[in-house]
Amino acid sequence: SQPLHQLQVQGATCGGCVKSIEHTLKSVSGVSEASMDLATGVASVVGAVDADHLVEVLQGVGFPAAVIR
Ligand code: 9UX
Repeated sequence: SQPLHQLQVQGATCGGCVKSIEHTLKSVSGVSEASMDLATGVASVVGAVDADHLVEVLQGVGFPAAVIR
């Protein structure tokens, strides 16, 4: 199976933010699934992609993030 990455995302305060983050992550080359939990701020991403690249992408759309797994 493909790698699972988890990111702690800052700044998402509503469901709209979550949908935007999920859409952004799904648009990244190599990502096959992305979902985020609003309550915890944890985004889970499945795919052959570098987790540090995901952090850079989220930073670029205004959501600082850190790799937690
Ligand atoms: Mo969410 Mo709205 O946290 O502009 S605030 S999409």
